[in-house]
Amino acid sequence: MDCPEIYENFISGLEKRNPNEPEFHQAVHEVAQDVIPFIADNPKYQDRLLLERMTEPDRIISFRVCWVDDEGNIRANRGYRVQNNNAIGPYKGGIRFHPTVNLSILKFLAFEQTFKNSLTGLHMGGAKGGSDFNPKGKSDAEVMRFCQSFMTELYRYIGPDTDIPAGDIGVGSREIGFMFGQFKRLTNSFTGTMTGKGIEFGGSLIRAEATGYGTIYMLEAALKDMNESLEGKHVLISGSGNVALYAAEKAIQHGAVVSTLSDSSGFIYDPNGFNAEKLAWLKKLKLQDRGRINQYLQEFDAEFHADQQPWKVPCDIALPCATQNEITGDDARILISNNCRFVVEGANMPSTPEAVTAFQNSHVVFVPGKAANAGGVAVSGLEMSQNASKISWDEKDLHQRLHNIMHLIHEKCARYGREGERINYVKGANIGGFIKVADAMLAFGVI
Ligand code: NDP
Ligand code: 2IT
Repeated sequence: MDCPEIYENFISGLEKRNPNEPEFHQAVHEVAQDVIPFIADNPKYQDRLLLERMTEPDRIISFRVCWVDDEGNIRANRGYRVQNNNAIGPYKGGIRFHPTVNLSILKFLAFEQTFKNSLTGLHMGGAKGGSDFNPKGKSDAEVMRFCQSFMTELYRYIGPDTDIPAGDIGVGSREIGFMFGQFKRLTNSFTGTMTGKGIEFGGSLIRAEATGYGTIYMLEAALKDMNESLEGKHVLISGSGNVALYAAEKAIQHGAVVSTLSDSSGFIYDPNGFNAEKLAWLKKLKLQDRGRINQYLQEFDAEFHADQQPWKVPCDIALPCATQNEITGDDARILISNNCRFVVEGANMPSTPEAVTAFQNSHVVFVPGKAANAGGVAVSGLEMSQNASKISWDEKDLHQRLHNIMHLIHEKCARYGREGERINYVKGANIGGFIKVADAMLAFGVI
């Protein structure tokens, strides 16, 4: 069989076995289009069903989460953990609380996490979990009761050498604190079973900043490959959560002009760009007070565009940092026609397949999330190391380690994705991530 035929058979089998899971199909399709030809060229990976095994999660746990709201009503949500692959280390990946959470989304995230974690060079397998619980508008007490109930089931399946959850959309330091506290109580042990913990109970410095900062370190490396720098470049960012705000902070520190941020209600455009003072205000608004992005206009001169994305604002660089499929084919064509030159994904799979194809057929340098946003899980891996050895590294040391890891990921993308003058970052990340997991699976025989 030639590659297109192998590919068609593989995808049709995957879709048949996993009906109605479009995000999962999308994530696998993006990897398979590079990995299937790579396997065809490398006999040691042939006839071992490696990609078939990587796309069948080791285990999926699904459970009911009951809790009582502030009015005394009983509420029921659904919780999940998808443990995709632990060939190179214990399962590792975030927990998402958002009303859109379903199995398709968590399977795509756990699958991508397997490749991302491999790219970091650390020993972490891939997992993801979450719930359709919506923390928005809930009191601290309601969030606490939900998190405790969620952990009362999840604790059976996780542990410092088994599976180490962390944050993602809707799960920040507050939720991690509630879940870790309940885990500690149920197991009567104090272990590094979650990352993103508070500093006072074993968290790592710069974990909060790591995904956003890491995205900018990757951007920096991609710019350097083209003999350019961030200085004076006009940057659009979507989202206004953990990833978006720290990406904005680091980009500004490196001399970029960042003019947009967004949330699910629309985007703000500050023609003068954000600065340290405006960002400090935004961090308090979004990360502490859980406000809405349009409140920025009460304090600073800016425009708010309700129910819109920032992609039509002319820019040099776009950093999608909100959620999956937030850049459509039409958005991509607008960015390209406005001469945007770099798209670096802070979020997981924020570009639709049509958008990715449009970028790759244009002058745009496109870096996918599994390479660009790996800084968060990388510092999670460093948190695991610090917990295991019961020590804490200082901030300077951690910044240096994060910086090195992102540059090493860039090198891997270049090694496996260089095409003449350009780097195909999608191919580089897919193959670079695949090799380590595949080699470990080959060593284990058939399991
Ligand atoms: P947060 O919950 O801190 O922020 C999410 C942001 O995205 C908010 O501004 C939110 O707006 C917006 N958003 C979420 N869902 C939607 C939606 N369906 N439509 C429009 N806007 C939406 O999450 P993070 O910053 O942690 O995560 C952002 C992205 O980065 C996700 O794709 C996540 O998987 C990825 N990521 C996160 C890492 C981490 O360490 N936290 C690591 C690597 C990747 P609103 O408040 O209105 O919902
Ligand atoms: O998508 C991701 O990489 C994360 N949400 C972070 C995972 C982690 O374990 O730190």
